[in-house]
Amino acid sequence: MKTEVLAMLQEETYVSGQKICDRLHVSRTAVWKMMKRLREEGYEIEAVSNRGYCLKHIPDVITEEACLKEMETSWAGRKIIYRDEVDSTNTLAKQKGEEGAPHGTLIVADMQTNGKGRLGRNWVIPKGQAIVMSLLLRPQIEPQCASMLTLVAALAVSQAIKEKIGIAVQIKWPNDIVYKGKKICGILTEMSAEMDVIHYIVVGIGINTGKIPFDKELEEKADTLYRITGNYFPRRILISAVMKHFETYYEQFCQTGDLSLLQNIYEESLANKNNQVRVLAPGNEYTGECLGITKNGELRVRDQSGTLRTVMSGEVSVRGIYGYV
Ligand code: BT5
Repeated sequence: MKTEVLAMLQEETYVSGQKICDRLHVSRTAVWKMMKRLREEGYEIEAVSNRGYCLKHIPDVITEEACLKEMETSWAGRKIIYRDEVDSTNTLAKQKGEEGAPHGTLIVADMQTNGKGRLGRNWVIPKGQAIVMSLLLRPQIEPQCASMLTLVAALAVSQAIKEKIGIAVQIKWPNDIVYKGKKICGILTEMSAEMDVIHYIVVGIGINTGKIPFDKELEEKADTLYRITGNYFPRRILISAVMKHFETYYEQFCQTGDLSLLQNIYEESLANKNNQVRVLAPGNEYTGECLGITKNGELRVRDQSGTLRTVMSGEVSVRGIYGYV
């Protein structure tokens, strides 16, 4: 009944209680109870005598129902599993992967209590103030190509934010989205595979959307869309935009099995490009100029001796010389 009532409220400015009763074959009491429930969930509904109910504000809900309504894809995010709270959406996505959930399944949560970054680091968000989601993929690619999907996802997030929020975010290779040098999104790709066959891949995406009180260390290097723009943007619309761009880029990636069709557009958003970077690999640190990426998603760096090097993601960190980027 909730879906139908919400649909009716969005069809017309004012909908009378009687009209809802007639259309849905329910009592006035049932309608009144539904309005009470919707208000408790954050919907702002005005009741005007002789005119009816008017929907003034839709809360920032990201339930399966709310996200699916916005989804424009054919497979990415077409099956959604929503949780109010999870330890990590990546962990739940892997569990669903083991249980046979289909390619394109998206896990979305309002709160993540044990969010994971790379190399055992943490991803911290307060309830309701961020997008945390994990996309389950079953690609027909070699396991060594899996890390390229992090770049595909970074490109999708950056394009979705540019399209919907209108700010010029950049990609910090390989897995961060930054704005003016501060991180607003991180991506964690995990894989279940054998020697030459992938069972599934989970691409976990965390985007800082709302008010997030960062600790002193993060305050210097992290930011949120709300703090940048001064506005709240509905998370479900951004989730849908990320899925739309991901689906398009993923299909281009699958055409060639590498990033050759995406290299140019990726480099246009690459924050490191033409900048001095410090490559921190275990036992091998050097400084150089970032030239872009290869078609396999490695970073191209010209070191101080003029030698061209390629950097694979993994155990490597890349820092700007004068700051995080
Ligand atoms: C990442 O790791 O940036 C990957 C983050 C992936 C998070 C998503 S959320 C949905 C899915 N489920 C999960 O459990 N994870 C994924 P890394 O490059 O290692 O960066 C981690 C570092 O970012 C931390 O050590 C902090 O310094 C910083 N950090 C933590 N929380 C942050 C936040 N909300 N915003 C910006 N930076 C943050």
